Amino acid sequence: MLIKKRRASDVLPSEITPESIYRDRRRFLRTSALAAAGSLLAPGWSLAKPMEALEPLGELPASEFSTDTPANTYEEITTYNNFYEFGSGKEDPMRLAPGRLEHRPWTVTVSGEAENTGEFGFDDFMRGLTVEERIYRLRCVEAWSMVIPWAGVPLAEVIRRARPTSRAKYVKFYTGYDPQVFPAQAARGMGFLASIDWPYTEGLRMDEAMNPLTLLATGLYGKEMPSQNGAPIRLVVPWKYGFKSIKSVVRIHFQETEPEATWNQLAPHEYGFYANVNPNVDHPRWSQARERRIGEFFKQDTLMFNGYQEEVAHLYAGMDLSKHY
Ligand SMILES: Nc1nc2c(c(=O)[nH]1)N[C@H]1C(S)=C(S)[C@@H](COP(=O)(O)O)O[C@H]1N2
Ligand SMILES: [Mo]
Repeated sequence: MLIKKRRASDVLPSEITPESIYRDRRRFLRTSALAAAGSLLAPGWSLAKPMEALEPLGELPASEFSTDTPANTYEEITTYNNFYEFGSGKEDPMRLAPGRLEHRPWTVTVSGEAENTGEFGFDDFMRGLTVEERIYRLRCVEAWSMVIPWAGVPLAEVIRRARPTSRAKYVKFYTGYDPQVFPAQAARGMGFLASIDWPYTEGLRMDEAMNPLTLLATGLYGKEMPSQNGAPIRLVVPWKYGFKSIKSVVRIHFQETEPEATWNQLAPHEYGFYANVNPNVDHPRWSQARERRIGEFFKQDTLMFNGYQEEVAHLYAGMDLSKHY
């Protein structure tokens, strides 16, 4: 699918959701917000939030890796989020991230076992890279899923440019640490959120990071990345549970040992380092065999590696995936 150039004032067809579906979904969101302990805002708090001004990215080349499964709406993708820095309720990120998370200036630090390390302003970081559209399935470890038309660049190209040394066996990613920006980082004594060892970090083995599916995304639906989805740049690893796809990346660090990762550190038996989508390995507290696509009523079967086995199964040949979950 090729995204045609359009004026900023144009409304995407995907932004128009039939009223009835919209209201039902609202009710669902409201209920889940009520259920979410530790939500930073009382449920029912104004849902009307002015949209951010996000620039269209222009003509984006289509990718052979895109799925032709219909994508979720822009609205679904930007109002049902996990971004714990803004609270654990699904609507907390859309209410709290826009306006707090400044997209510019943005610096990405490249560090560790690489020759071309340093601090790069966003434009320098992106220079020479071609942003393309990648429509991917996203499967959250919580057993819901979406289809999202990302815009981004292969992480492999960024890694090649960094010229990692032979000691670089893993890549670690960091979201920022700033309690002024991320309310949950200031949430002392607030139970679960306070127990997270901020900043949020994630990691990939070098061959996973170099896989052509692994994306550094800078937008969705042909526009710049909304704050709640991890502006201005976030990782997308479509064959792994969503928590590996770390948002608002400020550091990319090459290292020899397996990186510490936020969810893995919090509950190692529930969230493995690999976190490959696997319908045969249940989460200790729920089944991973099926998933609910946001916006759909009936559940569907979860696919091995989220349906990307052709591209990634070879990475795990000989590994016992019930142990390395
Ligand atoms: N920094 C950071 N990155 C994060 C998270 C988070 O809480 N903080 N949540 C993760 C989880 S659990 C999921 S499912 C995806 C959700 O991405 P989306 O909101 O863009 O759909 O982001 C991931 N990246
Ligand atoms: Mo998730």
